[in-house]
Amino acid sequence: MNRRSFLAKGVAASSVATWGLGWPRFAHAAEFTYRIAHSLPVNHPLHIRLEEAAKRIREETGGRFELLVFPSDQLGSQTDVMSQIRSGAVDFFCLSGVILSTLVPASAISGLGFAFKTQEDVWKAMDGGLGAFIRGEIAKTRSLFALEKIWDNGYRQITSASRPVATPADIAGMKVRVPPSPMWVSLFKALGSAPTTINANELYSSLQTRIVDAQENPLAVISTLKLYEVQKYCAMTNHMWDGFWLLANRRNFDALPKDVQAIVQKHLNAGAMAERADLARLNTDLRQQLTQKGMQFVEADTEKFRQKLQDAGFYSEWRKKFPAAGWEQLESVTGKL
Ligand code: X2X
Repeated sequence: MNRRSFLAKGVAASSVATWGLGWPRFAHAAEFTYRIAHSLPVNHPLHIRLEEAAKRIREETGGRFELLVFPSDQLGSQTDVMSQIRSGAVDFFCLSGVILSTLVPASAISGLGFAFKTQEDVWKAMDGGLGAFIRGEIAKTRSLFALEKIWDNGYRQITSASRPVATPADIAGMKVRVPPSPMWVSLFKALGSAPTTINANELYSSLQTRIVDAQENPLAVISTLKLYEVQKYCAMTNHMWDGFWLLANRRNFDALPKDVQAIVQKHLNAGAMAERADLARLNTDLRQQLTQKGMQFVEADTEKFRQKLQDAGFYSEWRKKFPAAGWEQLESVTGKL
């Protein structure tokens, strides 16, 4: 048994014990056993819909294809898994386009600060011309491509421990954890804070030990990662929309028979649509749930935040960095930025 299949079987066996998922009903071993990694815990809709898609794929392929889902950065930090998926050691990976930008610079464009005013605009852009543009850029790596439907992470909000953040003045000098990406660092520097890049697998502990005072994430992540245990305030800034591309290693995917490829894509894309709907439903309850857990919500003055970015030259800097074709696609949905 090679290292890879040993690892896959070892972890899959332990996940059966932990979550009681049970082995597939098919008696024979799958012909193809592929692995997908992501950062979120098992109670986040992204994981739940991936498991559901895996089950449907196994059924529709008559047990030929098995997808093993590895949550919570079990295969390594996002930075580690980014190299694993490039080499083909991991087959699929859900990754924020903004983090992916360390490899594919243009993929950060959908995370530009305050770009999308509504969720409708997000899907119009990401299922339309902007998404197609970004997938084209990802495909240029040749080792990777992104499936058609991007999964939702959500609008990001700022949480903090020491003081609430209602205006840019409140965040001045504050140590804020951001995911590893120039876009995030630039945004939080432009707001006047002191951003530190930390991978998701060290987020909770960095807040707990006060290496940083604050962080920013969608409510569903704040809730499922239990960040309310180590943060007091949540400012509704909606400063960035974030989504997870479902990345595939090109060589491993091409090694599958065409009919299996089609089934895999169909169910993963359907999973993304279902996950988007789950999050839309969740968002209406999360604020109340987090309040019950002790978080204090703060209405942020988003116009002041946006103005601060404008004044700091944030938009003109990023307009110069992104390809004009991408910027045009973005503005065709958002209007002039
Ligand atoms: O690392 C984060 O903050 C997270 C979980 O939102 C992402 O994957 C971008």
